[in-house]
Amino acid sequence: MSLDDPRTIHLADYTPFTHVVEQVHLTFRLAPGATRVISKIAFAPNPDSKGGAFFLHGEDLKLIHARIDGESVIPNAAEGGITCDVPEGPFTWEAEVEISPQTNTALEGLYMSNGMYCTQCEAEGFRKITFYPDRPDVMAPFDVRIEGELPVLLSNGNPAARGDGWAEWSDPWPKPAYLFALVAGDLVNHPDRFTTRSGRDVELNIWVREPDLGKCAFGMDALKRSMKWDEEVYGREYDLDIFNIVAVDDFNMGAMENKGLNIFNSSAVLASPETATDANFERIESIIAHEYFHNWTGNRITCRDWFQLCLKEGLTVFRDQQFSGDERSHAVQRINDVLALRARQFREDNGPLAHPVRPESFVEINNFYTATVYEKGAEVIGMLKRLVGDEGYSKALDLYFSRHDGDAATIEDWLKVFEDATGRDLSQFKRWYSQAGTPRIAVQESFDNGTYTLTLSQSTPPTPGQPDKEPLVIPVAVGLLSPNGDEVVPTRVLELTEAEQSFTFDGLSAKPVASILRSFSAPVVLERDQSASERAFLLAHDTDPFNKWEAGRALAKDVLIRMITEGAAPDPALLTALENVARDETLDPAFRALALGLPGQDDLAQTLYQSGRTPDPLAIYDAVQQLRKAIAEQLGTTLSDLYDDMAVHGPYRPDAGDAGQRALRQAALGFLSLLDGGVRAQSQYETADNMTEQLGALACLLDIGKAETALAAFRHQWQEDRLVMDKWFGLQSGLAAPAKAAAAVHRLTEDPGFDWKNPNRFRAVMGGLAMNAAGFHDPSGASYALLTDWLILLDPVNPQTTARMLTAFETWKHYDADRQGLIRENLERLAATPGLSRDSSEMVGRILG
Ligand code: 0A1
Ligand code: ZN
Repeated sequence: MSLDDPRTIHLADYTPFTHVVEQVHLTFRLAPGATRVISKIAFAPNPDSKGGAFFLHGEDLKLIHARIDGESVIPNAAEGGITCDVPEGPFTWEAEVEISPQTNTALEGLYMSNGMYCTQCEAEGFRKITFYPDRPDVMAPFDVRIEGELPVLLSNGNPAARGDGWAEWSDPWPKPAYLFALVAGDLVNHPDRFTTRSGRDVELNIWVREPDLGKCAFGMDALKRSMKWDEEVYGREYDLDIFNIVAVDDFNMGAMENKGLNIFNSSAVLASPETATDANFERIESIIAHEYFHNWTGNRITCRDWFQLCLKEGLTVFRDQQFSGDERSHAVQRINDVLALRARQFREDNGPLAHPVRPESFVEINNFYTATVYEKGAEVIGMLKRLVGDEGYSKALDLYFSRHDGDAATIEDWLKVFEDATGRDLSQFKRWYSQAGTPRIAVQESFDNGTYTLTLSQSTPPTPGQPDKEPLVIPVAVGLLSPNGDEVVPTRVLELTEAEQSFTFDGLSAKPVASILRSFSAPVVLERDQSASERAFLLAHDTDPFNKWEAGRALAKDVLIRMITEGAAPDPALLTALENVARDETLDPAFRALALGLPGQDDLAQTLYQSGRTPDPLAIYDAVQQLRKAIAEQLGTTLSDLYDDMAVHGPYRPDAGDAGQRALRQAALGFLSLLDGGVRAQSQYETADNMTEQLGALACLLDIGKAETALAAFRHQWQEDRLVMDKWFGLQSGLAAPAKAAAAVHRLTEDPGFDWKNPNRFRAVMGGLAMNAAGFHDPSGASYALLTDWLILLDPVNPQTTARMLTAFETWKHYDADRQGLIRENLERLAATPGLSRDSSEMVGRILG
């Protein structure tokens, strides 16, 4: 549909705006149902313009009056905005519009959440606030005045003046409209300060509703660590006198990097030991860092147009991953990043929604805040760094910041700084930005007379609109181990540039075991037939922590695939290998926890599909259950020792060391609960003094069907805490038994606590169902129908969240004809809904293909 949709926008059609904006002045007179926005904007002709009518975006705005240089004008209505005759030289545009934050349920533009006013303008929400050239290449300094009877009135930049019922803010840094923000409400702050390395004293605040004040300390600490890290590692300093973060309960995404006024989904900033899990703390740390790092990669240097989204997002994700690795553990970070990449991005690349890191067309840009743009975008930068080396990367980044500060830049600009800083030709590398799909690398090996030859062949499967693919530049990090387990060739980066290429290693005394794609040096699928014993060897001896983990994962996957397709029994070799890792005290507990984690059911379905088989979600579920049981039985004593030894004593701390111990203990508890009838889990539930252990115990009890009492107690304890109750909802839908999932989720939707207009709550319940693979794909189709019913209801209220949830169906063609028929029926029913949003109609059109 997107290809011939008349609303499609193409990268190739980019033209600069007719004018530049020299200054913006905005006044807000806040009122829930009728806020007045008065704008005064200084325009001047853009010397780079190719001509055309003067056009301002505007949506859902009631125009009260407009003036040009003080004279009233009546603009002409145009698609998505207005046009107007304007003077040839510079002029001042003034407009007064009325908007209704109270009825804005889409959470885009100016809206209300729990009585507070807030904004979300990325990507194209500013046009719902006033008439403006709402495009990222139009950058301007903003002065803002807010009038409203609320204690806290915030906007971007530095505070300029304030009085009773009003406040003025001035942002000296030119910015695109998508970075505009305003917050007004009855809020309190968790304050702190940071002195930058050049001595600027910065006031820091996290603004929340009063009951949440006790949940800000960790976020504040993460912010200060991020500010320091960006100075030390990238030489980037903060550039205003104040940095504000606000927590909002109703938010479509994780958080937003508005200049000097970051707005966060409360789930991405609020945490206390009693209410947040280790995973929550880790996510908060990385999102705080991500939004802060955008101040340079996104705000000071922004994107010319939305096709360049990966310019800011890929780079900022890469930076936040580096930060988290530095703060915690690089090995664990890399494994978790790859797990997420495979679960979300490989899945996307493998279906109808596949698109390049830099897409070339879209109907609704909000549909392109994807794992491909973000996570694959970050992988591309990681490859670039590996190819040019750490020093080359540093030089290129310094050049990027000095050459493009204040610019709205492109991927071409980005690659050019690498070329200029390192002298390397990146024309072939650039294909990573334009070619969709996950490359496959097939491996052949030979050994002759002391020489080991590694032959790698690359191919990328067709994706929508891209039937034929060109070879990419792929950095493949390889090390060689001798048969006794010593590393004989340390990591070397091979550059695969041809469709097929051979690499030789001389002077070896015996045929080595190769460790290929160390650190997951490229986002590819490695096709390598390897025996169980070789995998177990690498799991035991590889010096590269990622590949060590990967060997165990591949071994478990092979075993599970044989169990699913041939009805094989759990392979004792796997059980022994897992036991060895679990007992190996030289290994970080967090690593051991990851090694004990089995491949996800969706991952197994993808693997089966890629090898030409039709996945049966129930057979996958059964095999995983059977293997878990076998592990529990075989490793019983080891697991029980681990459960005891890994107990963390003393007050809860969310650091990597303690969290790793808890993760390993939880992995053990998951298996042990299959044997002990939930005795340990029940007792842990009752004694836990932190959410990680309380929720971990609850999950184990749910898993074995013994959670009724604990669920009731949990609800009773936490009913006033929205974020904790999201967990209660999410766990039940995610862990509902396959045949009962639709019914269980239906019951949850009838719970008075199911506030479906709140995106976090909707996602907890419906996202939980979508991730419950066997339950979602129940052959009756009940879960498909249930999700579709709710998406049809949500679409007119919140198109963005609806469209995003539709990705639950993106793998539908992998399944059997009956399931495909049921899904198609539901997708067509949704597509036929009168007035379906542009967001959802684009998604459903692309999914149906
Ligand atoms: N730029 C933000 C993500 C974001 C994107 C769109 C939003 O609303 C539609 C909100 C946030 C980030 O990368 O964190
Ligand atoms: Zn971002």
